[in-house]
Amino acid sequence: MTDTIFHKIIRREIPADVVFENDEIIAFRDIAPQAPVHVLFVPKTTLPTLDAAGPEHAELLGRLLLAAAAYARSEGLAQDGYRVVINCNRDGGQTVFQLHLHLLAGAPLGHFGV
Ligand code: DGP
Repeated sequence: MTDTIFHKIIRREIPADVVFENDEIIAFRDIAPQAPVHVLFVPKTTLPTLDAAGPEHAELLGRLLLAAAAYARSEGLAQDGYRVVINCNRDGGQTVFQLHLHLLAGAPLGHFGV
């Protein structure tokens, strides 16, 4: 399925708390935050998973990371720190199949694993 809930947010068909947007990226607060700050950075072009990314997506992926870092810096989160996560497919815990980067911050984050 290529038309996800995030595509509906990009098209403004359903509401979201958008914190950043440009021509190729939208960022909005996660509906089920796992940290005091939990923002999703989503490319507007359809890209279901990180596994589906190819060399043609290298610059977009770089800009996605830089957008998250710039947002964290602008919100004063960088000094204490933050985490960025991309879940991929079933074992990665991906539930929405439009690539997105999670930015988590605002409290010390536990280590993670199985
Ligand atoms: P992932 O598990 O990596 O696919 O993360 C999907 C995230 O998307 C999950 O943390 C919850 C969030 N989410 C799902 N539906 C919505 C929605 O309609 N609005 C917002 N803002 N977030 C959503």
